[in-house]
Amino acid sequence: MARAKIALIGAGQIGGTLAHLAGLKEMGDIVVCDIAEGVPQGKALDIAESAPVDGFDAKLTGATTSDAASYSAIAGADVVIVTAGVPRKPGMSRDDLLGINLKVMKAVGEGLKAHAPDAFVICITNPLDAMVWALREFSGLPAQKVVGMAGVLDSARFRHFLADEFDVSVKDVTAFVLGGHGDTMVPSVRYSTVGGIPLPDLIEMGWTSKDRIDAIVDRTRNGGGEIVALLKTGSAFYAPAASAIQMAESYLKDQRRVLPAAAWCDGVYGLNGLYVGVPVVIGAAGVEKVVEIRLNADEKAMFDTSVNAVQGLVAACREIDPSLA
Ligand code: A3D
Repeated sequence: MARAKIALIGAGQIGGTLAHLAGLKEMGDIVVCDIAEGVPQGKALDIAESAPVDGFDAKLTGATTSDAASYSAIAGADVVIVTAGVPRKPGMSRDDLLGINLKVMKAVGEGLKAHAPDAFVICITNPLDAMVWALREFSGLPAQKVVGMAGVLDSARFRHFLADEFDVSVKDVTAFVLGGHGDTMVPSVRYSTVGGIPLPDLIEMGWTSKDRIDAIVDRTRNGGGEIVALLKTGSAFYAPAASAIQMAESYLKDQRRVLPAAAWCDGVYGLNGLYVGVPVVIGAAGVEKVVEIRLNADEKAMFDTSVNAVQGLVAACREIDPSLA
């Protein structure tokens, strides 16, 4: 069987890390694309030269996607992961990126439509929920084949902080985060567990206190900003790349993982047509199912606030680009 083809659009911090991880995991042949000349080619060659040392087989190529025709480099891709655009700098919110990154989504969406209409597309570009919506609109691909990565990362941050708090293996901590990828995200305390024990029970058992969990929830919500403030020159890239790779693997290997992702919600969670973070099943058909969990009144109120924030960003996209109206 031929190797899968993985196209990475954006060869920056996340794009380079994605290429390296996809190579190490032998997920397929990889084409790294960027508007910049030389960067995707250089990163592809550098990673290809690590393959003999690490012992993986993958063909890595770089391509400059500076106009519509050059998107032929992604032709036939099975998975496309989009990180093209700009990241935030200290003092910026994700929403400040909207105007610039919307134009990038238009170019990428049109490239997808023309050259990779059968791909499973994972968007990472911020502001995530609005950008994945715009990418779907511009590309015209089926909604179950276009998804946004944020929930795996946000819940990985939550899991890391919880594992630290309890001094247990990260493997035994499950957590998930609902809603938009922004300050209004909803880390779910009730549905997060250590060894299967829900956090509220662990508070009752005296393992931790409500105040400490509240502080962890807060740190999770601001997890991206914490890294931006430390790095000063860009945003997180190792954990975002690892998270998107997990989603891509679930699709390519039909693993049917249950993962939180920004998925098209129509007729679920009281929504009629919006991308927002919810648990989904990712298998060979893409997003095969949106898992509709029961929210209590507090969770519902937080989820609604988050949905409102995403709806505001989608409205802003429509205003900037009337073709989206
Ligand atoms: P960076 O290292 O700047 O890489 C972005 C790359 O995109 C650069 O190499 C650019 O040259 C390239 N680019 C710009 N415009 C185009 C275009 N039209 N076509 C092709 N390539 C283009 O950023 P990064 O890799 O650190 O982050 C990429 C994006 O991911 C940013 O928007 C971040 O805000 C976002 N991000 C999202 C998360 C989520 O959890 C959703 C986490 C971290 C970063």
